[in-house]
This record gives sequence, structure tokens and C-alpha cells, in this order.
Amino acid sequence: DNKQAQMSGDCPNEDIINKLNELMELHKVKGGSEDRWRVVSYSKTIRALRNHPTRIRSGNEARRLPGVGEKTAQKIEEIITTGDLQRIKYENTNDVEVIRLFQGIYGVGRSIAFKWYQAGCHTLEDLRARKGGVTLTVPQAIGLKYYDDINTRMPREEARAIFELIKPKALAIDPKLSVQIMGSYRRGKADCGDIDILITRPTDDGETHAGVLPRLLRELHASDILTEDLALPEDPEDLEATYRGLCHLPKVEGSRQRRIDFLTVPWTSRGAALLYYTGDDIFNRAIRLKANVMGYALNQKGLFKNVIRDPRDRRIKLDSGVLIASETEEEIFKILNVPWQEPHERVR
Ligand code: DCP
Ligand code: MG
Ligand code: MN
Repeated sequence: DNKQAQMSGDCPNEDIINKLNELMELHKVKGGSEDRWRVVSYSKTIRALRNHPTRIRSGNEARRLPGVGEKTAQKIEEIITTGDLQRIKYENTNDVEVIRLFQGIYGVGRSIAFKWYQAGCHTLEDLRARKGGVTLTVPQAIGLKYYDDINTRMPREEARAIFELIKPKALAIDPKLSVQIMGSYRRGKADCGDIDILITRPTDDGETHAGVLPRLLRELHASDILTEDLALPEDPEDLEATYRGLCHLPKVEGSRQRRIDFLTVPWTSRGAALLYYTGDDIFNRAIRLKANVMGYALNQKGLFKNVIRDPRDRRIKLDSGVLIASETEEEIFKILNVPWQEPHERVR
């Protein structure tokens, strides 16, 4: 079926999708208002092409797909007949390349990348020389220093090996902790961009995991597993805290620096947290949207009803509503009427 075709990459229109995707990515980097609606338009076309079971043979045929306009149909015609899309070369100017390169630095978004470009930095070496008097925050400087490592995905075996060093150290602090690896690893991916670790603890004995994270971080630094801090928890005593940093396999010659995220949550919100941090991000967007359509709101803390949003800006909550589910993933799926999906099925 289509899903199968999508996963195995033998979609009959894969070459067209790839070219349109390349163009879409360029517009994403540019990020102007025109670019943004182009991104929306190309993503619709790509979705339509993915769902189309047969090979598209002409621009006219493409024009009949849902959401495909005249200009996009012309581009598809060009890809079919020439195997290429000239617009990609036209959009792929030097600034786009450089801004994309800079966005690979931890903590750098489009606007900072653009600012540095304007200041005259066009390569990572320029940034290292602080050309044009640019300034980097401490985390950005670490991101620049380990640019290659951070932008290289690790084999899942390495994520597991690092996790297996960390988990016993956490359990040594408190054997009742729940310590789980999430993100792409939990989805079963063969490679991981980072290691995402969720920590929580049942409270039936009146205890909590308060204070565990700072202790664990200290021990991981002492044992040369953690190498750099990128973002420390705001309030380390809080049950809900996040940490971002770099780690590596200690005592392994030439082991690469890897990104690691820790997240602690109250025991009661573990299901919602697990759901959110398992992803993937597109799955999360879809399930959040489903919740919204049903009049609920879903986030990493739980599923809520009676949320009142500002009609002028739907992102603003006037009333945070009433919590209806957060302890297990299963109950959240159930209330949302979404058939259970194993983590490895939760992919775009
Ligand atoms: N997440 C999300 N939206 C974001 C960022 C993250 O919903 N903008 C959720 C879904 C992700 C999870 O958090 O799966 C972990 O985030 P990561 O950035 O670590 O992404 P993954 O682990 O899925 O992929 P990667 O292998 O690239 O780390
Ligand atoms: Mg991850
Ligand atoms: Mn992560």
C-alpha cells in the first residue's frame, strides 16, 4: 500500500518528490512571507504525490491532484521531462547555503545565522575567527566547536551503550526511579540524532525524584560520560526539569561527542510525557490537532478539556482547562479515539 511504498522509498513519484522537497527546503531557510506560503504549498503537493499510487506522466495530470496549482504543475512537468528543476539552482544562492550551515550550530536559528552572514561570516572558520566582531553564546561556541560530531547521527547501538552506562548510575541514586530512553531510539530507528532520557518516580512511598537530576549530572560529569552542558535545568529541585548537553563513550579512543537530553516529570504526567517525547514531531502535530478538533488540548503534561483560547490568538490560553488523562499513553489514545500505535509506527 501507499504507506508501505512511502517507507521502502519505492513510491512511483519519488524523483519528483525529491526535487520539490529540495526546493521547499530552500524556501524554509529563506523564511520570508512569500517563502512560507510556498513551503505550505509544496508540502501539500508532496503529500498528494506520496498518496498517488501511480506514476504522474505530465504537468496536466499533476494539475488534477488536490492542492496542486498551475505553477507547481509546470515544475512537475519540468522534472518529468528534464529530470531537473532549474528553480533549485536559482533559489540556492550563497546566503542560503551559509545560513543553512550556521543553523547546524546548536542554539542558532535563522535570524542569528542571517545576522552573522550580514556581519561578513560565510564559513565556520570565519565564525571561529569571530570575523566581523560576531559574538557567540557559550552553548553556541560549544556547538561550533563540535559542529561535525553534533551533526552526525549515531548508530542506535551507541545510544544504547551510553544509556546503559547512565541508567545504573541513576538507579544507584534511587532504585525506584523510572529511567527510559525515548525519541527516535524508542521508535526503533537505526540511527539517533541525540539521546533522550525520561526520568520519573512513583510517589506511593511518599518520596519523589526531586534533586535527583543535579546529582546524576554531577556523577555523569565525574565519570567522564557528560562532557559539556548546553542548558541546565532552571530549578533543579523541580520535579519537572530539562537538561541539554553533550556526552560520549568514555575510554573509547576517538569517541564522538553526542547530544543528550534529560527530562524529568512528575509521576502523574509520565504517559503524556512519554507520548510527547517519543514523537515523532509530525505524529505529535497530528495527534495534537486531533485533540484540538475534539475540543481538547494535548501537551507533554496531559490531555485537557475545557481549555479556553484567545480568539484573536489561538496560541494563548485564557483558561488552562481540566486535566482528563496523563498517566498512560493508552488512555490518551483511547480518549482521542486513535487506534493504539506502537512507537515504531508513530512516523510521518
Ligand atoms: N518534539 C516535538 N516537536 C519538536 C521537538 C521535539 O514534538 N519541535 C518531540 C518529538 C520528538 C521528541 O520530542 O520525537 C524528541 O525530540 P528530538 O529532537 O530528540 O527528536 P527525535 O528523537 O525524534 O529524533 P532525533 O533522532 O533526530 O533525535
Ligand atoms: Mg532525539
Ligand atoms: Mn532530543
